[in-house]
Amino acid sequence: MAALRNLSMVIGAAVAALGSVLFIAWSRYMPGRRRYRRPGYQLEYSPLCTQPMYLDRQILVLGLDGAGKSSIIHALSTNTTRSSSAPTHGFNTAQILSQGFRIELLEVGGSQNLRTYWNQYLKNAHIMVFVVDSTDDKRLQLARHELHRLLEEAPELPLMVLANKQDCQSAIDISAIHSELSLHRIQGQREVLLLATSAVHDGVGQSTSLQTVRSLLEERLHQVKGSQQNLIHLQNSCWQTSFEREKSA
Ligand SMILES: Nc1nc2c(ncn2[C@@H]2O[C@H](COP(=O)(O)OP(=O)(O)O)[C@@H](O)[C@H]2O)c(=O)[nH]1
Ligand SMILES: [Mg+2]
Repeated sequence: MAALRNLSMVIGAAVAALGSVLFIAWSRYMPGRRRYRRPGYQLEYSPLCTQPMYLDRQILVLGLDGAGKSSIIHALSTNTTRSSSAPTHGFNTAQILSQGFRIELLEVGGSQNLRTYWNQYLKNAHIMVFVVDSTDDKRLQLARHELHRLLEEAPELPLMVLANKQDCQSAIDISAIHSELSLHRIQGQREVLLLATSAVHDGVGQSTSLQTVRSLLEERLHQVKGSQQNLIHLQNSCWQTSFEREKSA
């Protein structure tokens, strides 16, 4: 009887040991289990609150064809300049991630046929960047006309005007650009910032570095509250025309 009891204990222990071995082998070698242990899969099981969350903001980049919109977008999104770019047939976009914000830079081409579509993009924009070719004096009037047409459509949209190509000898200076574009007409009605830039020789001469342009845009976008679009009230006086500030300094 005692021998029978010993035998059953031995068999029980053997079954338990075998079970443990099988369990260890299963948990180690079964493909499903292994996958959970690989670091790359750990994100799948993280609590939702640790997932990156982004608020979407959009910068609408407009201006006549050849003004330098694509070059500016390239410089702002990559922190590098390039000396040439192909004309944009339609649209061009780039993304910047900045302190919880996913900022989309959207360029709509500036040729005559595409300009008729510009105003359709105003309602989703949080800021409009209007790029002007400072060497193209013959088309400054046209640029002014197009700019003011847009401003009438979006009376509250903050505006940044970039007087681009300031690296060129023939570039018109920023005060002349201010009057050619009749920016005094919108003074006090909305936030507006006029900056001299060069998209190919960054920060040359009197021009503002594109890093500063980017910081100013980020700073302004961080002030946009909620998901409401275009309902940004113009409370912030730091977004006066830099030209005006220079004059009063
Ligand atoms: N010298 C100079 N050339 C520029 C500048 N920005 C753009 N360009 C050139 O102007 C041309 C048109 O630029 P692009 O960015 O395609 O203009 P877009 O049509 O407004 O997108 C390209 O040959 C650019 O290399 C600038 O700041 N200075
Ligand atoms: Mg372009």
